[in-house]
Amino acid sequence: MDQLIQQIEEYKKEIAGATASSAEELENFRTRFLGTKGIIKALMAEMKNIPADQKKEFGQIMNGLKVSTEEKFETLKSAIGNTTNGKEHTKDITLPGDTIATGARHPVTLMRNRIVSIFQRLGFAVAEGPEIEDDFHNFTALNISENHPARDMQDTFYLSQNPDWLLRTHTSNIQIREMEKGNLPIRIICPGRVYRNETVSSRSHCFFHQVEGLYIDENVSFADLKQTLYFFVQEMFGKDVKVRFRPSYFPFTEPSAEMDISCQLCGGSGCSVCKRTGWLEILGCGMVHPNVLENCGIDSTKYTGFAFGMGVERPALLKYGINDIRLLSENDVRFLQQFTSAT
Ligand code: 2U9
Repeated sequence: MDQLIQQIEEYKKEIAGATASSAEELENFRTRFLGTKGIIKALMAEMKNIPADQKKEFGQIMNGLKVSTEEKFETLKSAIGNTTNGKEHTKDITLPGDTIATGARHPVTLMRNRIVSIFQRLGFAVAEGPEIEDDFHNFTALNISENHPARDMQDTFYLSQNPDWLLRTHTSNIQIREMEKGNLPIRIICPGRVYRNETVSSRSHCFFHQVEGLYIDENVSFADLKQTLYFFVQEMFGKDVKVRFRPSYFPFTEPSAEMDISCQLCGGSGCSVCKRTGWLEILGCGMVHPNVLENCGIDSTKYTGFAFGMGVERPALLKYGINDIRLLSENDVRFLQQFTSAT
């Protein structure tokens, strides 16, 4: 018994002086003294060898040892909790975090999405098609004659492998392909990139983006066309916008028109953007030419339709105050970063 008590006193000293500067050292302390194969368990096992009259005293001593060891363990544990791996924090964790660079939608995408979503709300479905197209789907089916200037090498990029292949000059090839499928009525909105062999400048590029629309059914009228486009510009530019239709000519529509809106910058009083006219031209439109319907196997005595087309870059430049169209295709991050919160 005396020997045991002496041993316990030594353990008490060791426990009182114990330190732990890491989770590992803390665990070592716990297993050495409090573990199932630890010192306290082993000392407790000595109880059976203690004479009966001394059992009570030994029990009290052991209980005291156990309680003080557990308390010590808790003290060491909470001291470690205030540090990381025993080392003091070297960083102020209350400081704001580092900024994570996020991507941004491209201004052309933003404008395309705005245009497309307005027509989607009117029940138009999005349709897409190939950028490399054959002569029929880009020109012939659209009633564009063999000698039309648009077919000239000067205006259209032809593929060197095959003179029948070209880079589409408008997204109208999508509508032709949809009409060929023969599922009527058709109500589609067709966004996409188009190519024209033009000199690149601050105002025009050899590739740009269009959104075209097509609605074919029985009894579709010019009044439907006007109301659809009027709804579009009101959603796009606000209820105060004024519109005017001017007669025009396209091989694929008859009659054809161009639609102007009151200048959004000067409100119609005249400025440099609207060239002092008070009006901005935003799209072309018309009733689908009967020849175009027949070229795609649609009975032009039964069905009529309207179509329209608009560029995406010009309204994007106006909305975001960009003065050079080339910025839209150079992918300069300093430019693109400015659209992280744009809508
Ligand atoms: C089919 C039938 C008719 C699409 C149309 C326009 C008028 C038009 C221009 C606007 C600016 C092109 O980007 S732009 O230079 N587009 O003026 N587009 S009607 O007419 C179609 C299309 C497909 C089958």
